[in-house]
Amino acid sequence: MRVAVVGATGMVGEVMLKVLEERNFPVTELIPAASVRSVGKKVMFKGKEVSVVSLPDAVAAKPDIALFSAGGDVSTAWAPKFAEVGTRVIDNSSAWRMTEGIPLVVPEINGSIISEDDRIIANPNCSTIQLVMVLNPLHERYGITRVIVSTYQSITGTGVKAVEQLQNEREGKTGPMAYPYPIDKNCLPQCDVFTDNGYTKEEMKLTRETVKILDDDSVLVSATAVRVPVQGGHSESVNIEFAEVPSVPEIRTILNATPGITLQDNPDINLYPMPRFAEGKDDTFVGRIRVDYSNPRAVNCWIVADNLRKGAATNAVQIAEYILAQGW
Ligand code: 11C
Repeated sequence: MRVAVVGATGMVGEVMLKVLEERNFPVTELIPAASVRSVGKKVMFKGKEVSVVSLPDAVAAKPDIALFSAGGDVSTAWAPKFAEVGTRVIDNSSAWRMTEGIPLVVPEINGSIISEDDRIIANPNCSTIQLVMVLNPLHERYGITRVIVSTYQSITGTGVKAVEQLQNEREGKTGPMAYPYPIDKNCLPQCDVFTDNGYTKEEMKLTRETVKILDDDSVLVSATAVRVPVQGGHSESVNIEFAEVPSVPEIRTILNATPGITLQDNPDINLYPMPRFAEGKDDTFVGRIRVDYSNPRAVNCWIVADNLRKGAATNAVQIAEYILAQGW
């Protein structure tokens, strides 16, 4: 397949190239695209340098698939132009996720909602993907009524400016600030901007995208998203309430058998997921599964994933693999 990566020089774009390579996606031609100031830069793909082209040139090349990770404005303006020439766009921004008729896909859960005619397919927000990976199999078994999630999100979710801010703070240097406060030795109860209801955009993404992916608006979700001085991945403390009393051993069995999930849950040997060890991996890790003593119909758990991989690049490439497997 001829594959364009829009935003190829960005943080997620670079991981997309790596994941395409690692998973041996059959790329016959790579078309890395980016903004005008990156045109002519080189990216490495399968041991070779490939020149970055402009967005109009990438559209003119009519790729089979375009993986987008260049921000919402670029996706809003350019995804339809690629779609018009027949390219299937897999968009990692929030631009199209909640648009009626645009599939919002985690392939292990709802790949089958993609139809041959779909030209724009949305990749969910990173913190949503790892959450629904765990929720979906449990929703199928017990019926989830309510989810309360608190996140501990990696600075890489904000982008390179945040990574530099943390680095500068740790080295005692000053520089541009990605956040309104220092992030080192700190926790910011704010991911993205606040909305009119007092929640941040990130918190509302967790709520709305989860309901769309589970395809069940009876599931109530309440989120608090927190930025922490961590790099390897996002962590989530999750309270899940079911319609019936669940069995924790059965939950472990279900999650252990779910593709894409690694169960790390043994308090006897201090085994639980941590972002430091999830970094660079494609799975979603879950542990600390226990009954909620305040509510017998609920459990608590701890979910971790590399936000640049399963939370972004890997999920996007898995969508491309799903499309490829359909033979369209
Ligand atoms: C964060 N989840 O960690 C965000 C980054 O809608 O794709 C990804 C934002 C998005 O801040």
